Amino acid sequence: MASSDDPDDEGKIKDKLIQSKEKWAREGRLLTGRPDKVKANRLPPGQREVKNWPVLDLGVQPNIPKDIWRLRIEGLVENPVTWNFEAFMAQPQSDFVSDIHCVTAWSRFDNRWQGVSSAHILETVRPKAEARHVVFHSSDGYTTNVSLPVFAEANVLLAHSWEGAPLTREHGGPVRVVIPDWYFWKSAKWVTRIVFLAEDRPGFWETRGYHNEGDPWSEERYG
Ligand SMILES: Nc1nc2c(c(=O)[nH]1)N[C@H]1C(S)=C(S)[C@@H](COP(=O)(O)O)O[C@H]1N2
Ligand SMILES: [Mo]
Repeated sequence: MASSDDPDDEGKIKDKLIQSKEKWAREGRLLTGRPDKVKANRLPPGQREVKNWPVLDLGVQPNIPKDIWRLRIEGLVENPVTWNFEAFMAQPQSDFVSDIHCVTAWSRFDNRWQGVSSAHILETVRPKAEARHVVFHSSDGYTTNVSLPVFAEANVLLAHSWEGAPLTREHGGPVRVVIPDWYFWKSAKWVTRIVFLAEDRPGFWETRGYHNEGDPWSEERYG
């Protein structure tokens, strides 16, 4: 896994990996065709449980020291904010436990996260009435989009810790998004900017064959 000390690694991404994922999308790989709409099982269709925690990225793992990291939350909001790590940690902190479902078919149960809830972020920045969508931007150039109601779900947070320890660089530290109800590609690592928009803006994988939403129970793998 390549890594870089440049906090802005945009452009140095793994073309082969991207091409193979685009091919999976065209072929509908891993689709069972048996959605589990009532969530009768803990594992969504086509998933298998892992006990380790795989690392997935575009070939770069930005190194962002905590004292350099900034988070800007802006767009269609009444009160845009820019937080450094200290300001982020000064926000109300919450504990969450949730399962991870990756589109490449692994799931990991009972991950204990600590960080700032999306509920607190929404209370703080106050999206305008026109705001309907949210886009996350990361220091590796990655972006991903969700609708405002998905961001507002009670189990969504910006996490700085996992299982009681700071998030490691490979898993998106200092701060990553966690959106447990969607496949994990929606959970942006190394997040530095969150933008509220009126119109939807599909992100990195959403413009490369992945589904625009990503509900694992309905197998919304590819779009
Ligand atoms: N910034 C950034 N966030 C990202 C990605 C990425 O390449 N860059 N990959 C996504 C994908 S496809 C997955 S499955 C998860 C992987 O998170 P993990 O490496 O902590 O398991 O991060 C998501 N968030
Ligand atoms: Mo993924």
